[in-house]
Amino acid sequence: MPKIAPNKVSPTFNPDVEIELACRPDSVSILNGQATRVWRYFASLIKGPEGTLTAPPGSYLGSLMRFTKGQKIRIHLRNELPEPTIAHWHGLHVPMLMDGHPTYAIDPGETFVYEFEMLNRASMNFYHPHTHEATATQVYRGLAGLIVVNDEEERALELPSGEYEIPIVIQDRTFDGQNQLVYGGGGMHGMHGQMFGFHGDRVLVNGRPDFQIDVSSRVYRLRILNASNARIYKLAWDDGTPITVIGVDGGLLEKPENKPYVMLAPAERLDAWADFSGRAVGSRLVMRSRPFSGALPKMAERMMGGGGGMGMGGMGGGMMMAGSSLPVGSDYPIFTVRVTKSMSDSPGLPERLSKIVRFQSSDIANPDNPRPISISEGPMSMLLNGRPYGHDDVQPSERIPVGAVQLMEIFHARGGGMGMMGGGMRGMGMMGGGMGRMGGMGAMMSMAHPIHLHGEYFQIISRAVDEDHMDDYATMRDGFIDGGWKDTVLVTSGERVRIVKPFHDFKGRFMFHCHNLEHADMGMMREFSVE
Ligand SMILES: [Cu+2]
Repeated sequence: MPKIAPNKVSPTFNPDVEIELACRPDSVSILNGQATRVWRYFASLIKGPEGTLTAPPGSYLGSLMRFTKGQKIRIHLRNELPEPTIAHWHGLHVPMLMDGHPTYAIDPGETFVYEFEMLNRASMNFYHPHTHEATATQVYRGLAGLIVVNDEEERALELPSGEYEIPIVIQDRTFDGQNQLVYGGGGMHGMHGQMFGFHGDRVLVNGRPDFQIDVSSRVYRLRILNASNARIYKLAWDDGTPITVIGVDGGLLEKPENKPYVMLAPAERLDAWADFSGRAVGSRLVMRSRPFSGALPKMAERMMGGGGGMGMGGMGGGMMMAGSSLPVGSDYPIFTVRVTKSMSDSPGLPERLSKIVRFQSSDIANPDNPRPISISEGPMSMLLNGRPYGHDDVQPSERIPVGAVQLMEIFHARGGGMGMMGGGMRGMGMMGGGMGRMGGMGAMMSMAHPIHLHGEYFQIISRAVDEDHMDDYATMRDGFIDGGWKDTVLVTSGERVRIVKPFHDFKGRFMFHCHNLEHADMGMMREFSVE
């Protein structure tokens, strides 16, 4: 990738908020005993409102950044790591130069200056490295932080704030006997890690193990991000209380929705209204991940011992294959809520949360001809649109006129898509390179992928799943929230998802990729050229 001189301060840009964001190695006490070596973001406020930055206590995570729509923001990213890096503001609608494209990665000792106006509506987003082929490892070492955006519409609702608004960042990690992070490794573990993504053997919340929140008996706003490299969660309260969803990736829904559980794939956000009023002091509630199947290819799922209510059974073979004692799709706790204080008054849930204008076919430039985002799956090769990532390898279907609103269809190119099973696709050159000759391998490797598109949020129009995956799908389908603004959508095995996405304001190269970070680093990433 060509090396470009780091962006510098523009004298004509007058920031409302200015932040210095250094990334460097550090050590943090996570487990009992020895501290854990991590990489961290360190943010400090040069200019801006008090409360712009909040450091999560005892955590390797970067400070939570609070912005308001319309603010002009300047961030100086200083690289004090032993390798190149670049930060991406996941979910923010910014010009290509400010988007953390891998081509802008800076070397150790260099500083990259970001300057942009906050165009997003109220929402929770996050920042993390987007370094070429090193995103997964840099995030795994600890580089991530939240970005909360506020606006007039949301402020008017007076939702729970301050100590009643709790950020929850879910990640999984594996530690060795000396409390150090373990990633990858050789043999089956290494192969598993690349094919299916890294799955750790314990869950951390806000960088802490066995996370517990002490609450009063009133309403809280839980703002949840799945910042795991690859793990998909099926979140549910352990006593069967539905999850009251008020928002997703791109902010508030129109109206609250009650869900028995919520599927949360890497990079997806969940804004939940959690009402603990009426609960006795001393009572507990646990947010768990519940059993489901279909996240991984069938064979891997069986060996891993998870899914389909099998719980922790069959772990013997699974350990070797998975390198995780916490199988994907098994039943395990995420965090515990403990009621420690009684409170008599609590705000009521608003009936209407925000105004969302759904795209009509008259808004869409290509209503009859969706742009394809095809997923192809093979051993050691996960691709989008049949090609690995290559900067300046834009295909005709990846060129988009600026200002257009596009209908897009994300589907499995083989093994997954409806009517595309079997050998019919063989030799058609759909997958590029040698992979096309591998026949039914795609079907065997079919799994769920969280597909993320940079730039503006999109709307999910429809989902369809093929016959062969109905049973797995039934364990997940009630947990999708498709009514709001999204930037990441989980596309499960055999599923075909249609989205509508606008491409306003900025020309340039904007990435779309699997947010299973191991997949992204393997090349499951492409770019739209907005022209
Ligand atoms: Cu993927």
